[in-house]
Amino acid sequence: MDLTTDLKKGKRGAIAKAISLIENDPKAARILIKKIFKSSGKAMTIGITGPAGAGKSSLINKTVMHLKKLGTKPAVLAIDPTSHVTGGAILGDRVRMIESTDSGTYIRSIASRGATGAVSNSLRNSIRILEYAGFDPIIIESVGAGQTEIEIAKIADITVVVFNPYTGDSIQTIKAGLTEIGDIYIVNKSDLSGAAQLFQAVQNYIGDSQKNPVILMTSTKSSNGILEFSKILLKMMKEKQKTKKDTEKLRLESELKDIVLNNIKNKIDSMFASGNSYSKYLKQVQSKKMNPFEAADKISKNITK
Ligand SMILES: Nc1nc2c(ncn2[C@@H]2O[C@H](COP(=O)(O)OP(=O)(O)OP(=O)(O)O)[C@@H](O)[C@H]2O)c(=O)[nH]1
Ligand SMILES: [Mg+2]
Repeated sequence: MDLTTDLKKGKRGAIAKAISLIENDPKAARILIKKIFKSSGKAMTIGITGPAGAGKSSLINKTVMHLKKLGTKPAVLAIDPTSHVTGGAILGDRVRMIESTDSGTYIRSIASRGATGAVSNSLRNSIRILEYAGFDPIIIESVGAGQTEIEIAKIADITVVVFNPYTGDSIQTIKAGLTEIGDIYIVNKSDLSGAAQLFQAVQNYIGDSQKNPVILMTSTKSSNGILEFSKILLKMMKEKQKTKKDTEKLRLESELKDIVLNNIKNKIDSMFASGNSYSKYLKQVQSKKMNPFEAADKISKNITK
C-alpha cells in the first residue's frame, strides 16, 4: 500500500514510518515531502519550552485532553533531550507521555541530535507529516533555553514558556533571553510554595514587554489552570489563523535559505576535505605565488560552477 494513502487515513504505523524516514533516510524523505508539500502549512503549531523538569510533558498530557474535548485533533512531537542531558536525576523523574486509547492523540519523540539546522529540518517535515495525517494543532515539546528554543519559536505559531518554581533556575532562564519568545508564560506547580513569588517575578520581568504575553499559573497535580490554559490556546489559535498564510510565506523563505546555505556548506566542506583544486591554490598562496584574494575567487568560482 502507498505510504501517503495510509498517511492520509491517519494510520499510526504509516505516521511512525514516515517520521522515521524524515529522520533517517533523506532520499526517501524527499520523495515523500514532494508528494505532501502542496497541501501543507495550514495546521497550527504550538511550541512548549522551558527548563528540564518544569512539567512540560505533564502539562501537555492534560492539555491535549481538553483540546480534544474542545473540538481539535492534537498531536505531540517531543524533541528528545536524552542526547544532550547528562546525569540521570532529571531523566529519572521524567513523565512519559502516555496516550489514553480514546484520545486519538498522536505522540512521538524525535531526536535532537545533530546541528540546530538538522533539528529544524526534521521538525518542519515531521509537522508536515502530522498535518497530512489530519492533526491540528501540532504541539512541540522541547527542553532548555538554548538555540534550539529560538529555532522552535520560529517554527511555532504560538510559543509557551513553562517555569518551574522548584529550583532557582527559573529567574536565570527568564534573564537568559526567553523573555522575547513567549506568547504565553506559565508558572507550573502552583501547588508548591514559591510559585506565587515566581509568578510575581515573571510579571515584573515580562508583563509589560511589547508582545504583551499571557501569564498564567497552573498545576498538573491539582489541575488548577489547565482548562483556562486550553481555552486561551484555542482562542489564540483562531487569532493566529488569520495571519497564518503570511507567516507560512515567511517561514518558507527562511526554510529555503536554510537549505540553500546548507547545500553550499556541504559542498564547501567536501571540497576542503577532498583537496583537488583547493590544495593546488593553497600551495600557490603558501609559496606566495598567488595572493589569498585571487585564490579565494578562483576556488569560490569552482564551487558554484
Ligand atoms: N508538584 C507538582 N509536580 C509536578 C507538576 N507538574 C509536573 N510535576 C512533576 O515534575 C516532574 C517533571 O515533570 P515532567 O512533566 O516530566 O517535566 P518536563 O518539563 O516534561 O521534563 P523534561 O521533559 O525532562 O524536561 C515529574 O515528577 C512530575 O510529576 C505540578 O503541577 N505540581
Ligand atoms: Mg518532558
